[in-house]
Amino acid sequence: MSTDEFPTDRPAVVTCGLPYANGDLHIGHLRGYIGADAFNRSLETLGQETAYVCGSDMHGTPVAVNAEQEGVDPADFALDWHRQYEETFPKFNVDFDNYGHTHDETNTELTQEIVRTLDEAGHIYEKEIQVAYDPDADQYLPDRYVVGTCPYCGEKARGDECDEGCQRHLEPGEVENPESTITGNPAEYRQRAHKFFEVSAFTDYLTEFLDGLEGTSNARNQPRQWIEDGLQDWCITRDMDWGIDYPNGADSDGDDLVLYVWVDAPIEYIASTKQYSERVGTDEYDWERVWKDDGDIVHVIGRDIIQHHAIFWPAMLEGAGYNAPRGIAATGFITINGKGLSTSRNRAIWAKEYLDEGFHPDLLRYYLTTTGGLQQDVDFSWEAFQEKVNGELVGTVGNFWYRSLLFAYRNYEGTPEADVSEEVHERIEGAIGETREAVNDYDLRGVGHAATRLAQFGNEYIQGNEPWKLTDEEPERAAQVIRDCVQLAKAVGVLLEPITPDKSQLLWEQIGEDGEVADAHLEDALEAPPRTFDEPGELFEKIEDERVEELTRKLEERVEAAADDEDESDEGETETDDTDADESGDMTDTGDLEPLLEDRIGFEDFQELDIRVGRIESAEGIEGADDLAKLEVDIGFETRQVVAGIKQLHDLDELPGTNCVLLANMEPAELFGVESNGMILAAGEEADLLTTHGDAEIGEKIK
Ligand code: B3M
Ligand code: ZN
Repeated sequence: MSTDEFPTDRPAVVTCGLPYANGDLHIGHLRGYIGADAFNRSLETLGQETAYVCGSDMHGTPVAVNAEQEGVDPADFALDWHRQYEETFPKFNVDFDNYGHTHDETNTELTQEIVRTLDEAGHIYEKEIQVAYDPDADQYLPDRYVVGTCPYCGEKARGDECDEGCQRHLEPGEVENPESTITGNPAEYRQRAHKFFEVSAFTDYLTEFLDGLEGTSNARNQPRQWIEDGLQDWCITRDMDWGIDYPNGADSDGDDLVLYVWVDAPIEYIASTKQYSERVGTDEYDWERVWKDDGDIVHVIGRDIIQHHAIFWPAMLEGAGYNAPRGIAATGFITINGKGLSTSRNRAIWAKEYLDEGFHPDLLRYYLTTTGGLQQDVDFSWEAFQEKVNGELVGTVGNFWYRSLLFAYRNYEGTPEADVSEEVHERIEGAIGETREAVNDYDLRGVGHAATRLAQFGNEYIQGNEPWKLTDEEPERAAQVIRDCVQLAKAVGVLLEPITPDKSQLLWEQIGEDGEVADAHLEDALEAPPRTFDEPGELFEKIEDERVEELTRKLEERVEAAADDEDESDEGETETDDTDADESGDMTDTGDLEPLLEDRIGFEDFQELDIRVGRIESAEGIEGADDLAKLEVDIGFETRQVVAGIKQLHDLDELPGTNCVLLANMEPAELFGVESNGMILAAGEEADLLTTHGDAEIGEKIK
């Protein structure tokens, strides 16, 4: 197990699950690419040598089926989308060192070479299996050409994945009651020879691999369960034209087979790294060292593709003589207004839409990373987005930056000549330590919080010291306070760069620094800024209520319109194009209820939640915040001030005296300038407050 912390003296690579080149990008995709980008940038701030690579996933039925529906050649179809993605990612400050695609020469050659190596090492064999076939269309039905029932959980499933149920990968022939998505007819099964990769032979290797794997806990726990249930070998060929040819041409039946898309897709992680190395030179970045020797490989993926990355992929890497991943971070679901993201129902926030609305990418980056980090589910609503932007970016960070720099500019034309106080120096050192720890825990929310808490400290510091009252009477003291504030402003800029790279760069320039904040390391947060700078401007802008109302209405209207279209659509049509599962992890369409989590947690994990019976003492609305109320809650030991989004949903006057259930060891947060020290538990959109019904005492632990 690689237990040495980042930064290591080895090169690292960060990858993100490849988007299928088959449709518009939306917030479900962005969550992963932004998260991995922020993680890669965070590693850089630690001084880690690293590259961030990715590429478009061009092959497989997800592309072929959609191209066919549009009547175009899959190669042209996929390339069009690939080009769009290439243009879109930089607009969100997603800064890939290389963005390739799986159909290019590098990946095609590397894939064939790896499969040949696996074959020569005896890890691939041929076997006759039953494959779904459509006699009317006169063709085999791989993967998305067939739908049926999942044999494990009974949900409706695609040929190769239980996308609406248990998320398992399904082998050819496994789906029950198969139906052709081409004609809607029941499919036949036909005997056919295919190639298999002997994953089961890697059982011991994978068990050990998982024990040492870093990243999010779901990427270890689910695969352990699958191993316990017994690993099956994996069919790695398909009866299709579109894809990378099986290396040695024909199989024993004399037919050509292409490789299953999940063979060549992860190999693009290596191919893309190789392209990067070839571009910058191996002296600067050596892909072979990373992949074959001792590099640190980190994969960020959606949690519906854990099996591919934590079972199939490491087995392939091991079998072909490559290095194993160090970490896998598997991101959770995205919901929109509490309901499952669904592209077919148009319940999504599209990448293009977000940009067309004129919002700065850093706002969404901040929202996604500080809400969901690399693992947690994220609910997006324009209201919650507004609340975060106005409360944390405008109210805390932007406010601190602007007020301290403006004061410094007006009174000292820049950074006053004084030394940073010990208190502030230590506070910044503390924030650097928290950031370092958070990165090593794959905890992006922690990275964001370390920075915003520092800004919050800055606000309290300037407010508490009131330098505006000191400039005349105690000029030295005033200079000292402002010197501290400029240092804090710079430190917040450096710490927040992985999440808000543009805004941090603007701050960097405002304090007169040269070059790029992206090149700064955490320790630079303690380096003195230049002596003079120009008049600063405000870097964040409040989002007005009217804007949010308009955006929410637009979203509701189009979801309704999509539902109407669905009602009107011809019932006889076969459902082939629910693209919801093409979307990098976060896209399962769960209808109105949030999906059940597949990952189980241990009792110990549960015990980490300190949930208590409380009594609401007082409740009042927070001025300026439409939904928020401030509550005082007695939890036996003490009274907690808690902010809850219940202002519109409850008669606040009625609440005092009622028992509630409070998560007491929730990290404190600040919402609209009001500290929230705990979380009241409630269910559903109406925030139905949880309570007790017997004689539980106030302060009693819930277990
Ligand atoms: N193209 C998209 C997905 O299933 C798929 C990822 C490939 S990663 C190697 O999320
Ligand atoms: Zn299932």
